[in-house]
Amino acid sequence: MSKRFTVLTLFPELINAYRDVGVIRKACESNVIEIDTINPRDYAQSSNGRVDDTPYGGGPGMVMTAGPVYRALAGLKTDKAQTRHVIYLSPQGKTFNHSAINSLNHYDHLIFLCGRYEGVDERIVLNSVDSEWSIGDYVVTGGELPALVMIDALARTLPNVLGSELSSIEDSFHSGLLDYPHYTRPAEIEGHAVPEVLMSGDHGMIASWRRKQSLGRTYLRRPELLEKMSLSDEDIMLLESFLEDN
Ligand code: 4GX
Repeated sequence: MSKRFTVLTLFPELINAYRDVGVIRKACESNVIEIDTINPRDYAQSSNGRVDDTPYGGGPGMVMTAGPVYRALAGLKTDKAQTRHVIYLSPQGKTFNHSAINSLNHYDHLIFLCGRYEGVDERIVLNSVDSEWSIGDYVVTGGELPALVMIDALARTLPNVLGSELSSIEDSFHSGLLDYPHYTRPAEIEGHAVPEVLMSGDHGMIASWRRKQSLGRTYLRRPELLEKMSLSDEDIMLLESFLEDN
């Protein structure tokens, strides 16, 4: 059974445009994942299709009306055998990260509720939303980009989404460390050479150089990640050697 992502949004074309390129498109075509959208505008009752209104209590901005969102969620055809989970995107949510990916991957069907304006009427959040997530401490215009960020990060960890040559197991955060630097041809450009060891063909030396770079970069750029890890004697040696070189 394929993993399903449904996005409830006033701008489905944003979601569809991203769905239709690269590895995400391939994963949809091969039915490994399914990405569909539902537009609360289609559930508006007024003849002009209104989905927002002024906030009770006054103040600036508009609020997405509960009715259309509620009816859109109620009208969603879901598979009884699939476990579903409704996500609300907002700066008030818990910050999305690698460990959230593992817990959200337990659900078969994720439904992303994307707010525009000042957000959705709180009664929807209280009664129809299972968890609230933020992609970081900054404000974007709507929940669509945050939903796409989460869907992309979740999908690429699923079996058969990335090509075999692009294993997500090797990625940063799986090891708890930042990635090592990458080089490709030409061997020299504008007088800048590729590190000698990568041209040596010595796979043991290459692996230990890469580990050393990962450890060193993590120490310099994200020391809080290293503090959570227990380093082997070999790792400590590599890190000390990195700090001598840099
Ligand atoms: N991570 N935004 C949602 C509208 C809104 C306002 C209040 C709910 C409550 C964001 C983020 C984010 C801006 C998306 C406000 N929705 N979402 N939008 N950062 O900034 O997820």
